[in-house]
Amino acid sequence: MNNLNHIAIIMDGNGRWAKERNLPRTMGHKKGVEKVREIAIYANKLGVKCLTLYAFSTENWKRPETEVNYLMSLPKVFFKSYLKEIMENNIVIRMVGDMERIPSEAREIFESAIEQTKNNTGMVLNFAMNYGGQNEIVKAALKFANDYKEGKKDSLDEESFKDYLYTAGLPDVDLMIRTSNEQRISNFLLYQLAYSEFIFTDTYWPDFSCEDLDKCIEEFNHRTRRFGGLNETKNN
Ligand code: V0D
Repeated sequence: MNNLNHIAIIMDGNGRWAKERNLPRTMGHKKGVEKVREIAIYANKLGVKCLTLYAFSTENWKRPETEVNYLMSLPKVFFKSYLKEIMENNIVIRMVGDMERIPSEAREIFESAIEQTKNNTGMVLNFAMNYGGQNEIVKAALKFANDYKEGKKDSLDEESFKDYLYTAGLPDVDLMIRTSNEQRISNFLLYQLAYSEFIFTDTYWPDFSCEDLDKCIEEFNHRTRRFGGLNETKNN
């Protein structure tokens, strides 16, 4: 067991992985899906409470249509291959992001997976789909404004604002990992990453292994131990 409640990962480098092997980008994404399974099952075994994976950003629509279509077929591939195993491992599926723009076929797949796993009690496997952090904050502000106007709420602070985010009810993010040597947040979980540790690794997502996750957790434990158990997050 460990003290990690929530790990978030930007799964970058599928295209680069494929390019280095003279394979089409789609092969990188296909390999990436297998990694999602492997890492999710492992994180659940480690006792991580929530794993949020950046699957599709609001910027990803700018990619070639054929690639977007391929990406939108992946949730189906994922659940066809692994839903049984997800159930056996007691994992709960959730989504964050603006689902309205997601093609209805893919959306029905998620909705079914969310429904089928809703009574599981293990790790939450949370997919960020058509997600953008600034958009999430604006939507939250609008929702609060509406509650305020209707007299349902008369005050707001940093903590209660979290109830308006897509991640309502999930623990704060302890550790954010980005693969493939890009050192940016790219509009991922802006509010939720306020007190997170960040780890950037050279490894491309299709090469990211359970040992790599172990190393990230070890690094996280090393960094947070230096605060003598009283790190920023737990001390405020
Ligand atoms: C490609 C690397 C799993 C990142 C991982 C639609 C890019 C593989 C899913 C998935 C993608 C999403 C929702 C769900 C179940 C599975 C996925 C996309 C891309 C974009 F409910 N992998 N994956 N979705 N890639």
